[in-house]
Amino acid sequence: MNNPKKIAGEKAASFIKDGMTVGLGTGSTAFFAIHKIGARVKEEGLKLKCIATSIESENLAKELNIPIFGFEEIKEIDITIDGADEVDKNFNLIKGGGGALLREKIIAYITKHYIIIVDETKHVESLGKFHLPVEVVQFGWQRTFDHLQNLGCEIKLREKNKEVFITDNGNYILDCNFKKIENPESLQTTIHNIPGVVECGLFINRTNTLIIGKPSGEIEVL
Ligand code: ABF
Repeated sequence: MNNPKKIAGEKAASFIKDGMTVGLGTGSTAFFAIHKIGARVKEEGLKLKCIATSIESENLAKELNIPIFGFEEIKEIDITIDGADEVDKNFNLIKGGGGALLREKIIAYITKHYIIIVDETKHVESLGKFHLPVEVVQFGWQRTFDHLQNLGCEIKLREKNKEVFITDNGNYILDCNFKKIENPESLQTTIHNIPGVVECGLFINRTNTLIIGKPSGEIEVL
């Protein structure tokens, strides 16, 4: 049986060309894309300027001798390859299951060609079955929790290994289960108006290419 995440990740890495600036995503699917990029840098001598969406991905890139740059040098990114937790029929996304949504969105918004890589289980009719991650500052998070809960979701403070999860940016994540999100664009605006919210995991009208890996070994490029 093929690994759908691996075939999607490696297909995405094949779009990278010498001299590009590349955004490196986070998660178990982006893991395969980063490994393939590392192999191409080694075998083809690709000259790339890369920037990572998490400390985890930055460390992996450094292990693979993929050159990492900061925002001092990178104003715009040619291609970013990233995963997602859900993708709907309009290519809108829920991201942040891995806790990297803030850096991922900052990088997505300076990317010319945004490639999302998923296995077919992530492709849904409408968003919301997966909880929506919302990154919030620690100050007053209990009240931010209340404001979000009043939007009509079951909500919980994310923990990891029985400790409160802290993002790369020193914030908390509140996972909001809306069950079904009818209008992701308006929900994103509503959530952003709540004081204490830093970012939410809705990525609206950002995706340029969707690559879906399947257990059969087939790849769908949309
Ligand atoms: C990351 O990819 C996160 O935004 C998202 O949670 C994750 C998807 O996880 P995986 O690729 O491991 O299924 O970008």
